[in-house]
Parts: sequence; structure tokens; C-alpha cells
Amino acid sequence: MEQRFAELTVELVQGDIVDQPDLDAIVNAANAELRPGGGVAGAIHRAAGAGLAEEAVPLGPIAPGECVLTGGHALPNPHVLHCLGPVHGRDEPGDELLASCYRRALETADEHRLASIGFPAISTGVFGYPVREAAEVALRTIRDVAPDLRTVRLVRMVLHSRDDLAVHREVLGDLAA
Ligand code: AR6
Repeated sequence: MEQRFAELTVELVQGDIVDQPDLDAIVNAANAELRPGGGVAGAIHRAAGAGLAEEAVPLGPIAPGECVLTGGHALPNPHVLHCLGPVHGRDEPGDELLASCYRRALETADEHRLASIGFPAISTGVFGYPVREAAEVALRTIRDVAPDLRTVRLVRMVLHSRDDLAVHREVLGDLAA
């Protein structure tokens, strides 16, 4: 599914965040210390190699809602944007902190003159965020930031499961209506 907001195209796909070779940057659902972990962080650090942690860890710790940029190392993508999502029910206000991850990732990508960026569903795994609530925050924020972007022209949300893709499709359909 594809949707235009201003000059930005938002794509929803089912897949693996480390298998998006055409994108300038992928987003890591990071931990505060920017170390390898499970889920998305584990997959990204495995695919990127040890150099990613060597570059990222000295930039941490980061707070919920923050985002830092590193190189992609052995990934096909030149850059990784590491965002720390809120832990559901602990880091409050969760919706604002989650929105901040998407906003800051897009702004940082734009500052570095990147054209395309891929997001996983931040906070919806280990951090326990309900997928529909997270999808509403993510897609609303992407829509709201779109008119301010000067170089970012493609956002791809890469959902791991078919169910998560279906929820994001519904939410994007409602937003576009
Ligand atoms: N590609 C795309 N999506 C994925 C992938 C993948 N390879 N692997 C998992 N997902 P999570 P969080 C989905 O737990 O909730 C880590 O241990 C997954 O199904 O990666 O922000 C870090 O070190 C879920 O929907 O991120 C942190 O401590 C979503 O991506 C903590 O987990 C996010 O799941 C961050 O937790």
C-alpha cells in the first residue's frame, strides 16, 4: 500500500528491516545504550557487523524519544538512525515520546539530505506498545512532518508480521480518508 502526503510517499510492506537495500537509512528500535539487543536491534547489529556498536555505543545513552545517526557499516544502507522508543506504561507520555522518535528520525534524515528511510514498528516488540496505538502515532506523525521535509521523499514502514501490516493498512487508510 502507498499513500502520498505532500511530496512524501509512505509505503507499507511486510518484511525484514535489514533487507531494504534501496533505502538511504534504516531505523533501529534501539536500547538506551545503543548496544546489540534482541528484535530489530539484534538483526541490525548482526547484519552491520561489530563496527556498528563501536560507533554507536559512545553516542549513548540516549533518552526515550531521542534519535542518533551512524553509518551503516556492512549493511547495504549508508546510514542507521537509532531511536529509543518508550516502554509502554513506563515512559510517559508514551504517545509523545513515540511521536518524537518518528519526528526526530525524519528531521535528522532531512538534515543529512537523505531521500529514503525505512522504519520498523518502534516499541511494539519487547517494549510492549499495542500495535494499533503505535501505528496511529507513527503514521500521524509521518503525515504531519511530511510538508516540512526538503529531501526525504520516501518512507517505508517495514512490518514483520502480516497482522501488523494489516493494522497499519487500516490506520493509514483512515488517515488518508
Ligand atoms: N524487521 C522488521 N521488524 C522486526 C524485525 C525485523 N528484522 N524484528 C522484529 N521486528 P523490538 P522495541 C518487529 O522488540 O519494542 C531490543 O532488544 C517486532 O515484531 O525490536 O522498540 C532492544 O535492544 C516488533 O513489531 O523493538 C531494546 O531493548 C517491532 O519490530 C528493545 O528490544 C519492534 O520490536 C526495543 O524494543
